Amino acid sequence: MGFFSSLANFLGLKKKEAKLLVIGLDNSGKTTILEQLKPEEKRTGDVAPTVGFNVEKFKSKSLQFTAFDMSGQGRYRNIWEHYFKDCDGIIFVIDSCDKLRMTVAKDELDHVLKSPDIKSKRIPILFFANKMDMRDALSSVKCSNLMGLEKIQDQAWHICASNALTGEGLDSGFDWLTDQLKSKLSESNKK
Ligand code: G3D
Repeated sequence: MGFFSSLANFLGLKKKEAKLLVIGLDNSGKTTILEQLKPEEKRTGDVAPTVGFNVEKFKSKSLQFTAFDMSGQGRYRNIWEHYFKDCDGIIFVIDSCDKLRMTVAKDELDHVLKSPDIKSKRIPILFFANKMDMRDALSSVKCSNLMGLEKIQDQAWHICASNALTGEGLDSGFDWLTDQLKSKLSESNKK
């Protein structure tokens, strides 16, 4: 995948590691997206949904991914904040067919954005409006409206329609994230 060769090589050169959080409600497609990112020989093909406070970690080259569900589990917020502290980028996966829980996803996003560890720094947030292959999927524009993304002012954000089963749409999202992380790193090198 282009994202890996491009960003991982760049970070490798700089002897840096990027920590990316993959979050969203359960069943949105986080595990499936992570499977697409893994090198082919490491794919299990057996996608277990991340239910409960399961944290899935996965590392490849100089990229470290941590994924967890935010589904109605406010009691775990203190633990999440620990991950917010040192993350370089966020991938927020939206199930674009799950209209009923779109407000729950929005609430969780609002909590993330209000977290002092996120507010105090600039972190690129990539949204995937996932399951775009489904007939009843909402468009990425509609998801963006329902999630109130236009109100995000402190962080750079971007939304892409995706099909995690085939990988369609993932590349263009990751290209954007790569550019954001590279320019962030270049800025911090200048300081
Ligand atoms: P989670 O890790 O966020 O909980 P998963 O979500 O990655 O486990 O995905 C939940 C279910 O949605 C899985 O189906 C998975 O195959 C499916 N899924 C993920 N992404 C897409 C997508 O883009 N399109 C479609 N059509 N399905 C998707 P099962 O049946 O295993 O529960």
